[in-house]
Amino acid sequence: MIISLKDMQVGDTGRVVGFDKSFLPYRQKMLAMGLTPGTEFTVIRIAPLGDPIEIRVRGTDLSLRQNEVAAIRIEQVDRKVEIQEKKLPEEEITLAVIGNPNCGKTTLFNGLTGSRQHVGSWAGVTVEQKTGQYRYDNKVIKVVDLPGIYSLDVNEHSTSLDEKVARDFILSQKANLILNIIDTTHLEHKLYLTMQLLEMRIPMVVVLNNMDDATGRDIKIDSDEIARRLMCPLVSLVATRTKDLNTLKSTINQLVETKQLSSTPVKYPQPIKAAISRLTPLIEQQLADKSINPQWIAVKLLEKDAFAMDLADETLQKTAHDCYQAIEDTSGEEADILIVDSRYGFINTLTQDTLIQQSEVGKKLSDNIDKVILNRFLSIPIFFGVMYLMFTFTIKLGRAFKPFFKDFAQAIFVDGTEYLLTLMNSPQWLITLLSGGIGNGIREVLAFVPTLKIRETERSEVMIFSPQ
Ligand SMILES: Nc1nc2c(ncn2[C@@H]2O[C@H](COP(=O)(O)OP(=O)(O)OP(=O)(O)O)[C@@H](O)[C@H]2O)c(=O)[nH]1
Ligand SMILES: [Mg+2]
Repeated sequence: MIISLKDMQVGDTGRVVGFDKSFLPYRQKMLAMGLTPGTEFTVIRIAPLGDPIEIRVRGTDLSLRQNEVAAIRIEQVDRKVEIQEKKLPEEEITLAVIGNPNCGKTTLFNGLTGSRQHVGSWAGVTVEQKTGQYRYDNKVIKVVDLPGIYSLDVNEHSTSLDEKVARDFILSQKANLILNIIDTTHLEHKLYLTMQLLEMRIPMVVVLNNMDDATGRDIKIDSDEIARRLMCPLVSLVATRTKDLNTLKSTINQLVETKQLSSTPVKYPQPIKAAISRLTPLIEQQLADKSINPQWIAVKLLEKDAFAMDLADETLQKTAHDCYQAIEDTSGEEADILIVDSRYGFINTLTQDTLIQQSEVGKKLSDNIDKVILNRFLSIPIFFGVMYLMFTFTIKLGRAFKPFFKDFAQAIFVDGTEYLLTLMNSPQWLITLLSGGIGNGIREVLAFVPTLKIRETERSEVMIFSPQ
């Protein structure tokens, strides 16, 4: 907006836009003072009647009269706007949320983006990819919530449509970063997908979710050691708690900046390593234009994965086939089985070393007892022995309490009832009915209460100790 100098306040900054042609006499003087178009100045002081006005321009203070400055066309400079304009353009990052079904992906997606996507305590709730976003440290993080998936293997017959959505998104390499959610309560069964993702060499944050459930189940997890072995950033959290999300956002941000690539911690046997080394240069040559990790494609080719096979030309496919055959000849085992075995070998060692079942001691004791009482020769005699002891104990102990219960019931329900009814002058038939009939019945039943109670206690004890 074009204004005049007299409209400005002390402290305001203006920029000379040009000169009004009708005030030509002062134009040369103003230009000589350095007020050329585009020059910025700040109003320093204004006289009480608005004339003269002191401005600072090019580091010099000038005192100008109103009639001198009337020719200058000025635009006011808004400093705040100026600062915003100088801001760097926001970086956009695509973050894919991936993990096994029902591990808490959508819960985390909602927490990060403020969305309200449907969550449910069964697998397969999310069937298509959903997108949301959040801002962090001058970055726009576009988050893609994917359906649950168990592995990245491409098999058109055994993969469901929603699994394909997740798998294809990851394989398309559209994500700059992967957020891999693992349900901590089933860590040993849920790490296979993680192993495959690590091989892709994409920046990845691992999230150990459901930490509250893990603690509730007496599972102690050495998450630092897991992070060290997986060689990638790891956050343990409870997705339903919003306060845990700040640490996650900050970890994601660090990874966006460092762009640290994941790498596989799995050690493959020698024949597999040799085949990878043979295939990698060929893949590099053929897929140079694709930003795909050649070692990962080499492993996929050895697994006869359809995605890798489609990428490879005939020569590469043939070499992969030769490698596969060579592995089988030297090791006596098929390449894909060796690869899967190596991954599970790593997972087993990892979980054995990092998961501690707190009640391990109690478990060992019960295992030892089971070994004796479930022994195929001893179990039947032990069973009859226990039964005999149980019945003897029940009958003997029950007998000891029986007279007490019987006398107590006699006093209250038989004699007591008869006494009260006589006092109230009740007819004889009513006394006989309530005292002799119902009262006597209650007494007989109560006499068996101790025996029944002991039996019931024993039964629940036996159930507790019986194998599940
Ligand atoms: N106790 C506990 N429950 C959680 C946690 N995270 C998620 N849940 C619950 O787990 C269930 C599954 O959560 P979702 O977010 O739908 O899981 P998902 O991975 O998106 O599931 P799919 O889309 O079916 O693959 C919901 O009932 C959540 O409330 C957590 O950290 N602790
Ligand atoms: Mg979901």
